[in-house]
Amino acid sequence: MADYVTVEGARVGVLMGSASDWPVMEKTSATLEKLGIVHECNVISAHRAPRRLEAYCSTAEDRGLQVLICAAGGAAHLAGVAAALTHLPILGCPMKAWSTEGLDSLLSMAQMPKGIPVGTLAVGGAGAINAAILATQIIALSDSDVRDRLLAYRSNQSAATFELPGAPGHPSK
Ligand code: RP5
Repeated sequence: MADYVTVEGARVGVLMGSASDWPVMEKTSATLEKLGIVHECNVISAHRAPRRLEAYCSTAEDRGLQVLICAAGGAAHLAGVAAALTHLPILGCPMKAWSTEGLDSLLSMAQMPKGIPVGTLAVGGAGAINAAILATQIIALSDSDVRDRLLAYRSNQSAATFELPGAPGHPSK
């Protein structure tokens, strides 16, 4: 049995370097859920489980995955190593780890040498949510149902931005 979890029909694989990343990365999962994107979540550290990462990435396309989202903190190699192991698009989510407020992770992901790109998002929760939306945007290019759900999500977000319950002239909730 593979030592990672697979989900039938998953189009996005969410990977993280440690279970300690999950409190942030559950926002990715929740956003994918809202957008109706079947996905799977696994802890596979580039440092602590490199062979497992290779097995996961080298089978990802054949299993139907279209995008991988990789979260890691510190010397955050997970996204870069995943990008080396598969040509699927890799979105990197830098985590705040034990120092430098996540700047170490951000630079580790964003400063990939030419040839093997990682699309790097913002540090922390905003990046975790945006990675889910960006993955959906990639999938929406070739799936009109996903495109419809993406447009509905954006439209709801736009409407919600207008609301200021309790402020003068605004309806209270
Ligand atoms: C990285 O080191 C993980 O992605 C996590 O952000 C950070 C700390 O991991 P733990 O020591 O909490 O497992 O590999």
